[in-house]
Amino acid sequence: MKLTYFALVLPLIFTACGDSASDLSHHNHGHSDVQAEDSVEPPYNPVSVIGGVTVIEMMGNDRMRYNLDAFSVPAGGLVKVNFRNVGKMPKAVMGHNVVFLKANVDSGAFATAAAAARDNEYIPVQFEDQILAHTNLLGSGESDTIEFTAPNKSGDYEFLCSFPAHLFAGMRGVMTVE
Ligand SMILES: [Cu+2]
Repeated sequence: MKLTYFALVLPLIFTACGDSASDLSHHNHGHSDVQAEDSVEPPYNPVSVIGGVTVIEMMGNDRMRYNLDAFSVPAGGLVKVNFRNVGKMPKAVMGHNVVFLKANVDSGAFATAAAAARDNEYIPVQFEDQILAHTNLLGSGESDTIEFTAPNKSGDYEFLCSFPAHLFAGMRGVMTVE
């Protein structure tokens, strides 16, 4: 009787565990479980080219870090950024965005102005013409997708989180246009 009970219940327990363990990242990328069982699958790559579009999978966390601080795109090419706040802290204290700046913009000055632009989700109006593209400001578990055309001029273009102090904590990187 007991054995029968466990034989019936155990698969249910495992199924339940499987569901609760699949957090957002598992849901979105869907192959972390497969990877554990099937080492043939290559490691997850945050940068891929799909139909001529460079697709970037970006994340920000509670330690004020992006999952990548550098990537390259072709000049004049289409770029799609899927950004997700994978942190657990409230948006008011740990919101994240990704702001791509045009060439030669002083990112420190930008971030300082951004810190005073709370009512505009930390996008400083006086710098709006110096932004290539930006995501929305995201709270825990939220995501946003943006698409933009990379500049025609090759070079390094900074990106950053404009939430107060996050740039200075290291939430920044460089998009290289090749
Ligand atoms: Cu941030």
